[in-house]
Amino acid sequence: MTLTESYMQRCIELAKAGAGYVAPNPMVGAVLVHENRIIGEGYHQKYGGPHAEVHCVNSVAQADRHLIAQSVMYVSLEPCAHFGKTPPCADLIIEKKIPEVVIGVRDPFKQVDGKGVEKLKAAGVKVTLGVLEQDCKTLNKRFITFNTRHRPYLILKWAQTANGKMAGEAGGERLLISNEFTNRLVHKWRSEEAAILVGTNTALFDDPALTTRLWNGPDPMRLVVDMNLRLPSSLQLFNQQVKTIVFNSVKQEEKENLLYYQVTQDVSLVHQLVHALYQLKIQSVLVEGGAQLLQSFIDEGMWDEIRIITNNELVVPQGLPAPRMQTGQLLHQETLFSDTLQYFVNPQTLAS
Ligand code: AOF
Ligand code: ZN
Repeated sequence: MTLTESYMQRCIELAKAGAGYVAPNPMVGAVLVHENRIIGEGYHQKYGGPHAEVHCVNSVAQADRHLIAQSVMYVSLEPCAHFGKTPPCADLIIEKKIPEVVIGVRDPFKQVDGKGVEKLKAAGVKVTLGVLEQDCKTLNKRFITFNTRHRPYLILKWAQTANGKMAGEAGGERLLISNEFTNRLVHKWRSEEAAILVGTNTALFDDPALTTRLWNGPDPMRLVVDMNLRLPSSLQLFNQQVKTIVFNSVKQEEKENLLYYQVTQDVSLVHQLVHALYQLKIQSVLVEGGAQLLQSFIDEGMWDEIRIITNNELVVPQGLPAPRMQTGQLLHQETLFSDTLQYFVNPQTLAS
């Protein structure tokens, strides 16, 4: 790793301290370096609050402040050029006479999208773009996918038996597949995304609460497909404790925390869902089943990650087969007692 890369690595580390507090904004870190000495550090700490660059400049000690105008600023995301909830960071850099900026990745948000770099260059600031670019993209995979592909970042997840079954019988009988450790991990996964989606059969047969009660994190929005409104209102999903959106083809009266979004039967459901979620500004979704809904996302190539939990000790003679996926690239695998976890990524996601 070069010195430049190690400063960018530090920006990424700093940015991660904002995880869970800044969404739907990106996580961003910045450092100011004077002659190989870090004189300032900062990160975007809170949605709506000051950006990384502001905290970085403000962190410089009084005795070092005269060095700001001779330092290099490293920042994991292109400095913004717009007036949002805060003034443009590019203006701050110019005002503080910082002569050089090294950037991890371009900000695809349409109000920035290259304009930060242009502004800096026009003011005579030396700009380098694309240091540890892939890592900076991965850091904000949800934000970047949402802004470049105009859809949420999609994570498909399921649990299967050692012989690849998801439930005891097609469309029926619930099987307890994952163990207490992987169950808790799933609740962590839920708390990391903006929304969780399930299909009609899963809602009906499993009656999931889709909360994060086993993990100390925020509850994401719940999404359920119920084309013909055949789900009973007694399901936990409809308890109005968490904001829930029902996708259906029939108009329905909305209640507090229970909203309806109309989709039609004749167009691809997956495309309609993804489009609706973009309109609703939902940056990421964990799709939790069932097999049919998961398979539709796979068949349309509409996914970024797949996480499979396999119980190595459980075999059911018959049952509902788990989805089939050919194109996934295995990134990582681990075993937690009876369960093996596999993390796949869509090669198209890696390439974009
Ligand atoms: C930066 N540094 O630390 C972050 C940036 O509403 P605002 O003013 O907070 O602006 C949000 C947008 O600013 C967000 O969509 C993204 O494009 C950029 N985030 N930019 O220069 C930062 N968090
Ligand atoms: Zn900014």
